[in-house]
Amino acid sequence: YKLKKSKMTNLVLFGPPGAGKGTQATILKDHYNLKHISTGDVFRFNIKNETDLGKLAKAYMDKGQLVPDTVTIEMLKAEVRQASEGNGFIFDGFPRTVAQAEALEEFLNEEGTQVSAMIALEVDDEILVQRLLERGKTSGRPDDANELVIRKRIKVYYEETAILKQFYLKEDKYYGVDGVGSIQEITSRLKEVIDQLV
Ligand code: B4P
Repeated sequence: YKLKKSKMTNLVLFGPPGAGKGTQATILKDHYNLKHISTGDVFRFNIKNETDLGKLAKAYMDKGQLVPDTVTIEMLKAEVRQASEGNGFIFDGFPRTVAQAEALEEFLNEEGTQVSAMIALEVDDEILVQRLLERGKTSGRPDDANELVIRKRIKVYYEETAILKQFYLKEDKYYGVDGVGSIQEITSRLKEVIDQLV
């Protein structure tokens, strides 16, 4: 890494499906020179290229389920190890389970760094459904095309992922941000939080 690992800024962008994680991470990575790792994007890349990982992931993603932890964690580690420069990472869509959060903590510790903050985008369920249905009209994503699958993803979020708020609250690293408004408004809210950290 270009920067000393102990000085890296590693952000977890958090929130339910459709909260704007991918949208905001793409903007923030350039502003802060962070490496953006989206587990959803890596899975979709593998699906497109018909790799073994892609075939496995597709079976879960199309149904709105999470891909198994062991597979996702190994993939995440490989992505982090590949990065060669930047001021740190912005994790988008990872961790999504307690096992993933524990693995991330242990792995970053081994690498001589840690999670700086989890920033959560807070958005009501009905707005999430509307956004994802809207994206489904053009994205070609099977998991956006069908309202039942979208609602399943939101249900999985509450059952398996939402608990991570407690995990990072305990470490005093949790920041909640209102995720409703224009994309620019939300970027400003996120920058206000991040500027205090970097
Ligand atoms: P992801 O790719 O992470 O997809 P997501 O939850 O839908 O969030 P995304 O980032 O796409 O949405 P965004 O808010 O940017 O995951 C997909 C699947 O991959 C999962 O269901 C799972 O199967 C698998 N997976 C991924 N990571 C995993 C992990 N760690 N463990 C296990 N499985 C994993 O955008 C949504 C829409 O809202 C966009 O159309 C955007 O334009 C719009 N939008 C954004 N901001 C807006 C705003 N302010 N106002 C209006 N619209 C807005």
